[in-house]
Amino acid sequence: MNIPISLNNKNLAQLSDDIVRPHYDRSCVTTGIVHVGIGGFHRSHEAFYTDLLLESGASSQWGICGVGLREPDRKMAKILKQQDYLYTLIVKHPDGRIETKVIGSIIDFMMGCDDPQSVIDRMAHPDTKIVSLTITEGGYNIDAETGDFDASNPDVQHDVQNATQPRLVFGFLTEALRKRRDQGLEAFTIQSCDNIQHNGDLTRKMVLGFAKLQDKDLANWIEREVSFPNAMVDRITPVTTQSDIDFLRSEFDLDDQWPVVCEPFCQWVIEDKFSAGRPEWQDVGAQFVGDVKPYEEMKLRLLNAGHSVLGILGSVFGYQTIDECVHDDLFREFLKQFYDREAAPVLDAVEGIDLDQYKATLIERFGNPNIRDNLARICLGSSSKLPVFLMPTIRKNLSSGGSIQLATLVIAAWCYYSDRHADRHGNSLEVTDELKDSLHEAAKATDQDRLSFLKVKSVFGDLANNERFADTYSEMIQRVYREPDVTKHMRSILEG
Ligand code: CS2
Repeated sequence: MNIPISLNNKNLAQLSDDIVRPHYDRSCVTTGIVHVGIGGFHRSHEAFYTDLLLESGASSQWGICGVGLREPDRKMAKILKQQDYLYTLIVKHPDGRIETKVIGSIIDFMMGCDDPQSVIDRMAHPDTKIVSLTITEGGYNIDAETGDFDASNPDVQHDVQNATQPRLVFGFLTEALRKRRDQGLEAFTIQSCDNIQHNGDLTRKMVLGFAKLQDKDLANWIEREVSFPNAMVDRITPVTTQSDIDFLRSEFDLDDQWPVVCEPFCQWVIEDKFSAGRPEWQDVGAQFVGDVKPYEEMKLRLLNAGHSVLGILGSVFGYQTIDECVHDDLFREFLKQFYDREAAPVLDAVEGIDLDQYKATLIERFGNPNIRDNLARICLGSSSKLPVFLMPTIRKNLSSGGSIQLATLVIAAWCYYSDRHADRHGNSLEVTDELKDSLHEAAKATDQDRLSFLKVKSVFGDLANNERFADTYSEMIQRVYREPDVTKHMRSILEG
């Protein structure tokens, strides 16, 4: 066996001809975008679009500097640095075809917890035009009761007192914007890439929430000068596995310590409002629109909700991956019926999109047998996902008199999952959730009080007070606890 070639600038020319690689001169690329939260998703999406743009010969001012704010980001920092910030994107088609492409748009990486001042300076640098974020649904520091910025978080209190040594993203953004204002520079755009409804509006509310605690004048300046475009971002990106690393070694003699795997489908719909200019991403497939809200609502309530429906029911049943669920006739039919009976009827029409076709495409995408998207990834952080992906559909149907049975079975199965941390056979499930303990406590009490899981207010709000929901949930919870083989209930709901 050949010794694999380490991925770095020097070795690019030696790579197999079957690997697409950057042809632009990376040494001329400067940082126009600082991105906080470089994981698989950013690397399959924004960095991918930006690489296409640089490849097309567009201005070299749009390179990306990654930022990690937390200790777990250190592994990414180390690997990317070793590889001159290069990585391989492995695009897996449903028919088994695989495209491999080295992406060159990330040109630097900084750890905010090691050296906060350098990150602030990078954001405040005149070349930086955009700070984009993938900080997950849970990273926005929302007070669950009020929906406002959670000022009681100890890290927030720390950041208010220590403006130049922040821990959370809000402190970094605010301090960098202060520097820019004081130096007479224009404000950068703050661009959320997370799966949250009205992600730009929410980011604005949270950044202003923090800035007001620190400096009211600065908060007013931010309110006036910074734009926060809403965006819908879409590309299924499963967790990278050792077999993906081994695949590059065996097929291409390429040693990439952390490649990214994704599906061929890719979509980015962005509101065209940027404080300091933007890349011409529309030249490489992104869509700029006046109002992104109908697109994001459609994606969150169909794609993301569909993932959660399969993820939770599939986990309790004992499946491992999304494609496994979709290839089971009953699960596929349940998903289709969830779309047709509950999710789609309460969605606003999206201009130019045929909803039936969109739903069919989703099922095809989920069924891609080469993606093998793990249910543990889908269920990770469900306490921040379900209020965005699933609860709005339930609430809308409660007001309109529509069906809520399918979605409510998912919530009941989630209670079982949170209670047992195991599938129906007792095999343990990996549960990763900030609210894991409170969900567990609340779910455990189900045998004394059927509605106890709904008392986790930050997830369910006042949903338990709705009589129809409480009755349906109570029925579903009895069914699931009596018979944890969820397929029995799925079938009977579909037949009923
Ligand atoms: C998934 C998303 O995290 C989840 O629950 O639904 O990561 C999904 O794969 C992406 O939003 C696809 O664009």
